[in-house]
Order: sequence, then structure tokens, then C-alpha cells
Amino acid sequence: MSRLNYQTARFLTSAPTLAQCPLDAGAEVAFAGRSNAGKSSAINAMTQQKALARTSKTPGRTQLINFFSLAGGESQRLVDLPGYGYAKVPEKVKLEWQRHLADYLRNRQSLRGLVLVMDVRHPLSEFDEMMLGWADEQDMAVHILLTKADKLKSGAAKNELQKVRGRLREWEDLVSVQLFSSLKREGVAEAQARLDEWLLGD
Ligand SMILES: Nc1nc2c(ncn2[C@@H]2O[C@H](COP(=O)(O)OP(=O)(O)O)[C@@H](O)[C@H]2O)c(=O)[nH]1
Ligand SMILES: [Mg+2]
Repeated sequence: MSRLNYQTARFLTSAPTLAQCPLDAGAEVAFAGRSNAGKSSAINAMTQQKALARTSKTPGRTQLINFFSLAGGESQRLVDLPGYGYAKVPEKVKLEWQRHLADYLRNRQSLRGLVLVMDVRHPLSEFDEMMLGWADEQDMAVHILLTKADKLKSGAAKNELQKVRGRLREWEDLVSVQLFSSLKREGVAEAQARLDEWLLGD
């Protein structure tokens, strides 16, 4: 059982830039991932809600930073960062997103950790590496969800997990990795336990 009740997550507000984010107090955890990796589905699975974060077959639409608060208060928040890497977005717009993302990751005081959502079949993309680079700069803890694990046989999924862990061994103090499936609701408790640590400050 998680200590925080993730089911109580409610939409708080959206912000296009760091300057428009809610008051930088309390604690928050941000979810990032390549468009279509399964980030919205992972947030919905973790909060046991069907449509808290929108899931979409036309990825890349959300360019806003979306905030959700837990337990009716504003002191613990989940943050849905804009998906990145959507090919049909013009280069200029992409660079603008990157700037806002970097600004948020570098300057948000209440940010306790980053959940990086990757499709288990295509982990550690160039964009994921960029996020890991920014997190490393800040000594920011990262928890990687290798999602859509249901798309692989169990042995193959475990193999991927070991491969990704191996490649990130250098950062094992800050980075943890797990398998996840929103469809099968696998890995939810493990991910919630990590968020508990961050949001409750232990
Ligand atoms: N099989 C399977 N499909 C998933 C899973 N998570 C997401 N998807 C599908 O992948 C697509 C993109 O998911 P979405 O959550 O919108 O991705 P986002 O763009 O990263 O927010 C949708 O069609 C989802 O139904 C999963 O764990 N298993
Ligand atoms: Mg999404």
C-alpha cells in the first residue's frame, strides 16, 4: 500500500511556462517522456483514474505543463510535462518546448524527482538522454518506467530491464528503473512507493 493516496489526484492548473506555474512550495514529481511512450496512461494507472491525464492516439498535442494535486491540498503535486519528439511539430516550436522544460527542471524548487516514461521496446532515445543529462546536472533523482511491458514476453522484458540498468549503472545512486504496464496495471505499487519517498521527503 502506498502511503499517499494517488487516487485523490485532481487537476489543478496548466501553465505554458515556468513563470505561470503554481506557487513553488510543497513537493512535486514530474512525468516526462517521448510522445506516445505511454506517459498519460501511466499517470492514469498510478492515480487509478481513467482520464486524469488525457491519452491520445494523436500524440504531441499537449504543450502545457499540467499540475495535479493530491488529497485536495496543494502541497503534493504530480506534474505532466509536455511530451517531446513529435515529428510533425515545427523545429522552432520544439526548441521552445525544450527551453521551457529545461527551465522548469533547472529552477523548480519543489521538484523532488522525475519519472521518465519510455516504451520498453524503444528505451533511451536521444530525448531521454537529454532529460537524463538535465537531471544529472541538478542531482535530480529519476525513476524510469519501461512501460508497455505487456507488449513483450516476460523474459524479453526482463532482458530489456537489465540492459537499461546496465547502461545507467554509472548513475545508479540517482536513477532507478522498473518494468511497467498501464494496460495490465503492472508495476503500479513499485512506482507509487518511489513517489511516496520523494513526496514525503524520506
Ligand atoms: N499495450 C499497451 N499500450 C499502452 C500502454 N500504455 C499506453 N499504451 C498505448 O500507447 C498509446 C500512447 O499512450 P499515451 O498514454 O497517450 O502516451 P503519451 O503520449 O506518452 O501520453 C495509446 O494508444 C495507449 O493506449 C501499455 O502499458 N500497454
Ligand atoms: Mg500524453
